[in-house]
Amino acid sequence: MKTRNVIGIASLASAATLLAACAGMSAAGPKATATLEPRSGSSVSGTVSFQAVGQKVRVEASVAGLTPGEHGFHVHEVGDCSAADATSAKGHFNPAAKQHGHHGSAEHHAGDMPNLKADSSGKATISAELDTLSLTEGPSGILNRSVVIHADPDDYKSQPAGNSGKRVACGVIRAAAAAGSSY
Ligand SMILES: [Cu+2]
Ligand SMILES: [Zn+2]
Repeated sequence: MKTRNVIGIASLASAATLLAACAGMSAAGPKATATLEPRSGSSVSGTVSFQAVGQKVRVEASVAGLTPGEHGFHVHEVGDCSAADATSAKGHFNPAAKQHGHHGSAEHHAGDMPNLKADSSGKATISAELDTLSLTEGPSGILNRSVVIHADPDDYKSQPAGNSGKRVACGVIRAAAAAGSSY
């Protein structure tokens, strides 16, 4: 009886250590950022960050210089914002060959994100967790692709891009060092 108690406590302790290690790993998950540049004659500026949180990716953005109201917000296929109208970023990031749609529905591009909502001063912030993005390079990842903001709201149904109008900002998504990482 005494021996079993000791073993029980020891295995509880090691389970606690494992849980703590897992929590630490997800807090310091891979991170990426994009610095937005104005396009199509806009004066939009801001930053977008992506951080792995467990099996999801948290996207956070802080944007200024928008017209008040909703704006389409997507990950686009190509990490090239060089065109004056950002068409160099090509279409929505869509590795699973889906239709355009709402990020919460089954049928949507991996790069479809919730509309940004700008206040009367043209500022917008967002924090959302998405389950179709991966912070990797290569065909299924978003590193070295781009994030684009549009002049108009995404209606979440028109093909192929939600009828969200001109591209008013674009930024290339680059891997960033994980905050607080000690290894
Ligand atoms: Cu877009
Ligand atoms: Zn789309």
